[in-house]
Amino acid sequence: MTTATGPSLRHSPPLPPPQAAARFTQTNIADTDNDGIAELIAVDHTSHTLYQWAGQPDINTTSSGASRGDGTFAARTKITGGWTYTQTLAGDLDGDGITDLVATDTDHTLCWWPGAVHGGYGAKQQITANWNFTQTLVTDLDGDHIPDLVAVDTDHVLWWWPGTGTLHTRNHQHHRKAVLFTSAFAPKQRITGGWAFTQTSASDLNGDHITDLVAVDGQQTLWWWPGTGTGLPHTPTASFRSAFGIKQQLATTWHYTQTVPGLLRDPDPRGERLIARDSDGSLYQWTPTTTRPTTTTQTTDPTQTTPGPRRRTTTGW
Ligand SMILES: [Ca+2]
Ligand SMILES: [Ca+2]
Ligand SMILES: [Ca+2]
Repeated sequence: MTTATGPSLRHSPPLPPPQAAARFTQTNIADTDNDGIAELIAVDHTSHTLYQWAGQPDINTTSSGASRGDGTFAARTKITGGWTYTQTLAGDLDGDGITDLVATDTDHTLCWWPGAVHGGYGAKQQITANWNFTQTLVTDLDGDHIPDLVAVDTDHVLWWWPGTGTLHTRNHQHHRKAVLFTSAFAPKQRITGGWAFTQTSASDLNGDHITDLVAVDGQQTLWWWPGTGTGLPHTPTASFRSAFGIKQQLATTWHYTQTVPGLLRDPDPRGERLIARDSDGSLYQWTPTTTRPTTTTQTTDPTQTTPGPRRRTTTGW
């Protein structure tokens, strides 16, 4: 027996099984080139590069119908390097029909890159400083066709900033100068407290054209709050209980991360698909089940206790 004076490799505990750290983070689904087929957008966090994977067209699309995706993606293309931002969102913030980029910088400034008509993105604009919120979303929560902001604060309050519809106009009138947050968005309104959920997203999961909420709780349960269509009133305290039905369980043991919804097959009357990353670096997508109850019944229906069949989109994520 030898006497070791330093750390002994022989007596080291066995290494834990290799954990595949996410290479790509901040995954988004959005149609960035307006061809009706959604792209994947994500950040390679090892190189701080923002990439896009173009959605592939469905070869079975009828000649008379609009093009639509088949849920697969082409090889990645680089959008830009030096992407040290968090909470990257690919969404149409100004409502001009062109997908923009929104992200938070290291100084907690919420930034906006308006999508250009012929592709690419305009210069970065500051939306607001002191963005001390997480799980930021760009979505039309009240159904007035004007994009809104939604985010969670450190006290687990879910907040909503209704868009005023002036962002696009202002962008052009002022030649892309600084955006005034207070004109583009109404003062924040409290949707609900106790929002101890992660991976919050807003989508239309059941194809009724009403925005729903999806999030994961601390017990790895995936929940769905169907939008009722009554809308959120523009009052100091928005009524969460009227705007969203009782939360319904979509899945248990939801050990996935980067859960994001997207309309990968457009038009798909079944609603938006979910994409999420497994701990082994596989990216999966779930096709909604065809029969979901109406959002107004607020009853639990066995047909929708799963997010639908799982299909692997890619590995090495
Ligand atoms: Ca596209
Ligand atoms: Ca836009
Ligand atoms: Ca709105």
